[in-house]
Amino acid sequence: MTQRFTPTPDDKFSFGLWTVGWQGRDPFGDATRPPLDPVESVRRLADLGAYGVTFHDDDLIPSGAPDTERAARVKRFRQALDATGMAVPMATTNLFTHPVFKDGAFTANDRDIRRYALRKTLRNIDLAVELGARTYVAWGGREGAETGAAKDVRVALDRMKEAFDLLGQYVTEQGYDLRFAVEPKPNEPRGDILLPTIGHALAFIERLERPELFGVNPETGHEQMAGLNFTHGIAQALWAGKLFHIDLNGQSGIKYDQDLRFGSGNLRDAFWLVDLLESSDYTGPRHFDFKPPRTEDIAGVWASAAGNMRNYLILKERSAAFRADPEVREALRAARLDDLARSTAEDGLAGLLGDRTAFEEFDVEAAGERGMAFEHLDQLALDHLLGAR
Ligand SMILES: [Mn+2]
Repeated sequence: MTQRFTPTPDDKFSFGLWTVGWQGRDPFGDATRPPLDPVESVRRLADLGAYGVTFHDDDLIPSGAPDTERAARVKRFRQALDATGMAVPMATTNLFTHPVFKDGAFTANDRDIRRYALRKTLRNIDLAVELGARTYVAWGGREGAETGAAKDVRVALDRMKEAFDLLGQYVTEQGYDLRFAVEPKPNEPRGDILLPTIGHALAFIERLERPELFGVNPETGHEQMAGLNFTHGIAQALWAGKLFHIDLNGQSGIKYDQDLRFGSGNLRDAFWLVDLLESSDYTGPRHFDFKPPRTEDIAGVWASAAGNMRNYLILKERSAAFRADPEVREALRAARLDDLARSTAEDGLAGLLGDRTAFEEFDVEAAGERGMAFEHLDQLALDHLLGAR
């Protein structure tokens, strides 16, 4: 492997314990790999050059474990973090595996289940903060429905808002330095999930009591499952100041949630995403939420994990080369990106209305004939992506 694509903690790569720890159990087949000790994951990921690990409460402590077992497991995990220097930048709650969550958590029709879900989340927030997390992800995997009358969506959104308002109140009253990142997904495991896209989530957040505490955690594959351009979605989250965290992985088009390693699936869009992130003010973790395919043994798991980081670094280098290429700069000018960056009416509405060249004297036919020169620009990008320049 080329030295320059070897990750270091400065690259801020992080992994969920549930990613490398996935045993390969899917709707059609049993596990193909043995369970992985979280401590082993911390050590191996540190050896590979990662900076942090993230977890669901149940990844670390089995659901329903007694307090003594919980304390012992947390202690062991913390020792592994201290020994490796690995951070825990983010944590989240498992509100989807146990049968109690079959109809969701914060929006389950059963009120006692909603209250249990909130208490489970609050308990893990304490642990997240104790371990140094600054971001708490909320993925409502089972907040949804398969049938129409089963879920009153407007009322369910009231309950979702109520839950997030309580979480915001809790971290405020505790004085925690913790922000929430809502993770959209269109479907799977529910037929349809509430807050299905980045746009839905951004609009929802503005209705909360403390919107400043809430942003999004877009997962690249989830936007693609909805047929959307995830780079555009993430750009809008950045534009709104709401990109609090990001889940990177690979996906090939509109199908089941593939969770491929980053760089597989839609490579072109992965290139544009890295190009966007590296030119943005996003300083958070580059977090991989992928699944090493169940074809892999444990050696394949680590190869797959390493591939995420390597592909990110390769794309980062390719993006930098693209942006530094004088011919690209010329092509960007020819495509008039500098013109897009200019205000449309810095002269104000009165200036616009008084400007005869804007309308009465505007040669609309000539303007319609101007080419945009986008194809040349895109070919330069593809040349850089493919290493042909
Ligand atoms: Mn996914």
